[in-house]
Amino acid sequence: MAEISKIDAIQILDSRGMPTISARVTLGSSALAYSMVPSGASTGSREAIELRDKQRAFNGKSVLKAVDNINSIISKALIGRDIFNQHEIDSIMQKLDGTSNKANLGANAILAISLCTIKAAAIEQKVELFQYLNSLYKLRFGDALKMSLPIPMMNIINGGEHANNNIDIQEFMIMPIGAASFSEGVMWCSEIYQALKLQLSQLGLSTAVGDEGGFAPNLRSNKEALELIEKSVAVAGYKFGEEIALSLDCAASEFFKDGKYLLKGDNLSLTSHEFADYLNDLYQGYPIVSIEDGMDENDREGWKFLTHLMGSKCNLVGDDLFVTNVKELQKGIDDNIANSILVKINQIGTISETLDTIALANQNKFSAIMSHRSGETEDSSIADLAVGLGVGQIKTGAPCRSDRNSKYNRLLWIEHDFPEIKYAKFNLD
Ligand code: 2PG
Ligand code: MG
Repeated sequence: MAEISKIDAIQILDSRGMPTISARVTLGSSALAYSMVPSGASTGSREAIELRDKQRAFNGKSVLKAVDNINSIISKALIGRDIFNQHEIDSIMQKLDGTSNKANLGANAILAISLCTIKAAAIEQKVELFQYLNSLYKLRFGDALKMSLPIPMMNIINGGEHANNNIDIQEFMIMPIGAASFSEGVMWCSEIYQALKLQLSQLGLSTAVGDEGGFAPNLRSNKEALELIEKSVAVAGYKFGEEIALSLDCAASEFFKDGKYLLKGDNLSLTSHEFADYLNDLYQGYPIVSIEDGMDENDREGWKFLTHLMGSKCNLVGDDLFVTNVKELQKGIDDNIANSILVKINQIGTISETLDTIALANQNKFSAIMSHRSGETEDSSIADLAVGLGVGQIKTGAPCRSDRNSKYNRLLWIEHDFPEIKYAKFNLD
């Protein structure tokens, strides 16, 4: 037992310059840990609620109420509690909040504390955060997860809500599936990223970057983005398909209007079936191994068709569809839609519930991808979550901007210090 002796929080800025929360927990031993909370732009409608003040400050985006909830209500309830009982800490906050979507205290307030308490527990136990998470999972679910360094999914062209260009698909990602190690994979991605930059500037296209560090030029179609990436992979000297695979995040809820998928860049308006065929065509032309939110979060018929069409050959990842929520994931499993889940800690709001969702995914052979948000901070905890829970894939932006690279850089240190932890293998099962 190690007691929580103090909890406090302040308002800070995220990578978009928007307010978010940083919290700190101090233990009786005087060990302490900090956390910072990310924030999404293309959010799923069933995500836990991010509390914002809706007052004049920061154009309504300030989080002072959520900060105050930590400094008063949450702090009072948790002082004196055992830092090693994460489940109790998270349950107390859930009960205090009293809603199913954390609307009272705010998922941002609750996550800030869930995250810094787990970090403090690792520090108190003198282990790395990923080791602590690995043993916590074993304790809760009885299964020993094999730790691994995740394959990075680097988003090198940004569209949709993350950029002010005309590309509809939100993320075009490269995955160094053929690299021998995590650091080699990072190097390959960085070289391809730089080759892409050169190509864009030679074509007279913008090399300004979007929210996740990827380039955000105006292009004629989604296909043109894939062509540019194909060329960059070749220029950098890597084998497309064998060494470098592709993944997409369509974030399709953002362009689903009145029953149609509206692709402005391509000038197309497609039904669910037609859009599934469109994605299948892209798959046939390029080495795409993973498609996230290929359908709108409420278009379950579309999801069924897409899963029927592509589920046996491609990872179909639910992000807005599942919102890291165990109940939503269970519904998807029951309905036979998707085969993979994106995991974002702030979609659900506590580390304990994040673990529940990953356990359900594991039990049902759904792969899981640890993910950042488009609004990030220098908090690198998701790198530890990816390693400790052995998910095998991490999505945390381009190899550019410190809010993205803080995660890759943390993974590089883990690789250096723990050579027994191996780079994950990509497999579609
Ligand atoms: C997504 C994410 C992260 P946002 O859709 O997967 O890339 O974006 O944080 O804006 O929801
Ligand atoms: Mg997404």
